[in-house]
Amino acid sequence: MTLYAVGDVQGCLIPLKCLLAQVDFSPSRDHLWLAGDLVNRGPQSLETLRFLRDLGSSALSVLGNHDLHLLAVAHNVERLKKSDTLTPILQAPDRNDLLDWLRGQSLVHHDEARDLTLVHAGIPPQWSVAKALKRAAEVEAVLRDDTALVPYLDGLYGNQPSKWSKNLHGMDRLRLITNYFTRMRFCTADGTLELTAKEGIEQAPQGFAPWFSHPNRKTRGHTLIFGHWAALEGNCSEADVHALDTGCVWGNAMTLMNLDTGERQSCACKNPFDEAGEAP
Ligand SMILES: [Mn+2]
Repeated sequence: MTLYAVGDVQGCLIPLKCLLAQVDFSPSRDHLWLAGDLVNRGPQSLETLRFLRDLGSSALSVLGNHDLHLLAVAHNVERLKKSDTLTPILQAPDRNDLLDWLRGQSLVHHDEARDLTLVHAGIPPQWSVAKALKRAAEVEAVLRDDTALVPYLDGLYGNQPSKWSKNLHGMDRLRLITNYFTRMRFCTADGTLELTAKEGIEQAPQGFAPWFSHPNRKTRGHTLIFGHWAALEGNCSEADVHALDTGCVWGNAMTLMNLDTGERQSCACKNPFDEAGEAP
């Protein structure tokens, strides 16, 4: 059994399949972790969800901001944006099955035996792995609760509050937990978020730094896998923190990492729409 992890797929199924073929991935033997943002912007979001669902227990993902956006649109609390490529999923005969599969994924996944933690955007510096799992579980319980799901999705959008307090409750609490795990790039040492900057480390907003770079980060010494931040181009300054989003949907390569050996593979196969000259 080999454990692999891949960065943001965003509907780029051809490069994903290419990478799995490169490592001779076998669903009956190996496991695949996905860092979230499985869908949107890319050409084959529907086919990607079907492919991953059909991998059964050999694949798991954490939820990214685009995955949550899909759930919000599907539940009619958000409208499609111009650049969204989610319509084929919304119109698919198996949409409910696919959306249920997505809803069943976690915000943070932790493998105790390997001490590996998977998250879409990151874990804020003030939380240990155990604390992150506890906070993630609060949101995961809401995602799986039919009556709580729609109010949660409806209240999800927004950048406030930006600073954690254990006294936060209700939607403010759920929104900040979700923003940490699915949208964070820059924050302060106490976990105050800055959610507008999307560029690389060189362009850190005044007073903020990448979430993983804070010296007192409580996940230090543990191995973390994340995606979301394409501008890092797969590079992270921390030895135990692995950035896997290499911006495939923006015309760059997709990256797959063997978590047993640390080896990385990349694939720059073109998506079908790229050949037609259309932007993803
Ligand atoms: Mn993302």
